[in-house]
Amino acid sequence: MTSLLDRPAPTAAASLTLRRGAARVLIDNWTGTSTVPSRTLYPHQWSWDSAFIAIGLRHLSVRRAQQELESLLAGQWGDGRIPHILFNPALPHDAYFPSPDFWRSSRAGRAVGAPTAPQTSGIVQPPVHALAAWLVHRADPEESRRRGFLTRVYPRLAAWHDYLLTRRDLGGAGLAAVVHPWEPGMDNSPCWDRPLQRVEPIPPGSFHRADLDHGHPADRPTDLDYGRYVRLATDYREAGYDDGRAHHGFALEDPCFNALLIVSESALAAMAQELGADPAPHTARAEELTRALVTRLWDDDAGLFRVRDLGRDTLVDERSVTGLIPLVVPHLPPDIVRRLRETLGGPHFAAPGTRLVPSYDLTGHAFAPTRYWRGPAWFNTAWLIHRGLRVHGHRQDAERLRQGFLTEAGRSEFAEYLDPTTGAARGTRHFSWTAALTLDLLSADPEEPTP
Ligand code: 9WN
Repeated sequence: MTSLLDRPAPTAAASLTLRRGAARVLIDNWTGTSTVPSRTLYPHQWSWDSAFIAIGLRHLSVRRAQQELESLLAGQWGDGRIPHILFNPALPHDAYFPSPDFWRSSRAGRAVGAPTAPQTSGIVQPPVHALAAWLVHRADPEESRRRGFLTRVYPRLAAWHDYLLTRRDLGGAGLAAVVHPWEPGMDNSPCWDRPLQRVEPIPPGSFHRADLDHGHPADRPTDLDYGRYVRLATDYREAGYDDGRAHHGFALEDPCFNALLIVSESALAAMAQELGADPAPHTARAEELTRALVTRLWDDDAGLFRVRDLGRDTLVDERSVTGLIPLVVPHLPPDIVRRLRETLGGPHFAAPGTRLVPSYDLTGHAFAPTRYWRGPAWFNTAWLIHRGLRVHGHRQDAERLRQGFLTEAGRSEFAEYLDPTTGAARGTRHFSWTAALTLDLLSADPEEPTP
């Protein structure tokens, strides 16, 4: 990986300024019980955001990091799902679209166990939560034990994984499927374009996009994308969010989503061990999932994992950062690790001056350097790839990526994402997971084994 920016390590004074700036973002975005991703664009609590935020918050306050995760788990449904948004009842409905009166979770989801409060969405996001909970525990095990943190969260996180591995095993091969482009967290990735063509969009005039009140239209998904997002969410709601009843017009096996499930399943094994329970079922599951991920999604010719479109039972012919993130899985075959590392440093994801890791193939037909998940480089994906490089012992590559991350996070005022070709900050600023993961990487000792 020669093209990731090779910069000198920040000085102690620069690190302190960065740490203070990142802490300020998290303090400003704290609502009293959890952290919003952004005060303007995303004013509620988001699922995978809170997991990344807790990973950073543990360096400021372990209590607050625990609270971040437990506040999210308060929105868990009876069937085990953790919804992708928990709505703040104090905000007006037009603060974000789709709002609680669109999702109608407590009524529409009653049969599958949606709580009466808080109001939530009905879809999910990638399962980083058990990894986050374990890292929060490890930050201060004594405090965690004293407060019974793992005793409370472990059964809930286990129920969350059970939901994904039973009701969401739509392909029947042991992987969890996503049923909406918001679920893999990479909303408008070109990987979803083909499967989405089969979805009839709702006309744009029939809803108001609150995101365009705060975000630039050139940085956001299009109205046509939104028409399809709203159609899929409406259909799921009409089926009572019941995966047995719903006809899913969009169903995919996503590499990042399943890689995070594997890493989180290993975190559940560690929690079980700590609590005196049997870790073996979790370890066995992580192994089975790793086998299924490789069998179902690895593309040896392309040198990365692909998305499987369950509607056609084919691999989607696009290269996305989602296909690199399985590097974070510890027990991958060494040949696959080698190929992933080559792909990361090759022409699809690196060119002279490339910042971090683009969300989509730099040479791809749909590459758009500023449009959300169609090219921009995001900080959470860089953090995951950094972790993967460390897990597999590629410390120099990891360190280079860490330095690039810290430089870009500070320079961009903790931007949501960057144009990977110029480094220009895009999307919202003072974005919580960028700040949180900055705190985490500032604390990462390159010589230490990955926790
Ligand atoms: C829809 C909150 C979320 C992230 C997602 C990101 C974006 C929402 C949106 O913001 O999605 O969930 O309104 O565009 O794509 O990854 O969790 O930060």
